[in-house]
Amino acid sequence: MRINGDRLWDMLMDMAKIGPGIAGGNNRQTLTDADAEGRSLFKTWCDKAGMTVGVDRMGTMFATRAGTDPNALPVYVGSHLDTQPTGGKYDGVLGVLAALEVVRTMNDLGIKTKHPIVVTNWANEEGARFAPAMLASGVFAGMHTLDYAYGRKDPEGKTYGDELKRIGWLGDEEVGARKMHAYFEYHIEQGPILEAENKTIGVVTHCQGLWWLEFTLTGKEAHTGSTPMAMRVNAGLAMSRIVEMVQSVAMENQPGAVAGVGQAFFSPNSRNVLPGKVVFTVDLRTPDKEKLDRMRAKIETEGKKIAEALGVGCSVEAIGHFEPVTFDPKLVTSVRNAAEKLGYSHMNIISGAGHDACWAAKVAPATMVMCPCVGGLSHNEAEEISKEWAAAGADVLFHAVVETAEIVA
Ligand code: HGY
Ligand code: MN
Ligand code: MN
Repeated sequence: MRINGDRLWDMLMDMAKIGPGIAGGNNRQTLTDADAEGRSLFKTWCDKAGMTVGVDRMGTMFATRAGTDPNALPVYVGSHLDTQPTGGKYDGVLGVLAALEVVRTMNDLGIKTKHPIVVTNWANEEGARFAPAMLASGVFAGMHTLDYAYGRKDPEGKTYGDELKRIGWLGDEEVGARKMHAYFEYHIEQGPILEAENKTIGVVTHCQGLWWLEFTLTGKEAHTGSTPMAMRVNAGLAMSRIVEMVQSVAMENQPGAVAGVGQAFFSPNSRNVLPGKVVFTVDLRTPDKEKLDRMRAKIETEGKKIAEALGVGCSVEAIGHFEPVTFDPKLVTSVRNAAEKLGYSHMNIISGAGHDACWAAKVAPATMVMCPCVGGLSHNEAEEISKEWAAAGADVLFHAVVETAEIVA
């Protein structure tokens, strides 16, 4: 039994047309009009597959295929349709559409399962527009309150709550009321390991933990031409020294640790004005909990010392965090057995990127399936996978999900 790889690929290409990027990828950021359009297309496909679609108060979409036992908790299978501003066509999207393809294949084959199947599109996984990442699954798992989430602001000061209402995807379901028998997420690796090892399937045993540390540096706005160097209170210089220090802390903790800065805002952001304020986020990750917290402490302490030495004000706020995750051994085994049965090469892997599965694992047995991506590239419009890789992971997902949902006919 295999899924229909052509149909999956066609869905991926159709979804990729919505919120196109400028270099072949996607810019379908959460709660934008493009996101709303992608949600509508996904719902149309779910309706056609005979599923009933529910939406919760964070905007997460749940498409249900009935099981034979109405009291059996469903097997949830999902990921996210929102993208980075310069995102690829497969990050998140592959997992949602492969989950739908699993249901369409079950329909084709007339498979009945004891447990219902719920295909899930988690809202705001990326955290690019509204930090933190995995916001909706975080509320679902009880890690954030709904009020906190609704108040999160994008760089233009728009709130999550207002934007969700504006695009018309504010659902009525209480967030987290749904209970899961199990949760599966299929995702591209977003790193170079599977391709380099020539393995088709990643059997994901763990996910590394994360801190997002938002630094706010306060300097003194002054003329870049007429202010002598000794008189400067230079927040931009402080930021550059802190970024250098972050790099050193990560390199001192090799192997198995990463840290860097992807976003910075200068105010007033004028070429000939020294910045009065610089705000940037340090993204720090490692699978080792002790190391994660030790590195966080060092980066905060050293960052404050660097700022102080330059007379620059410094405050740090943790705006994102999750501990390293161990996925459910029984479900991990079901993924490995499926890859074996289907004859796909496979290896155990720790997820470098965060996923909604990390929060789902707090409330249910959860695991992931991964496929390679070309050059390990992701969060880049040139993100690419092969059609064969896409289908292989979806085949493994299909077998693991159907086994867990217990075929009855
Ligand atoms: O940041 C992450 O790991 C995910 O891509 N949102
Ligand atoms: Mn993702
Ligand atoms: Mn991503």
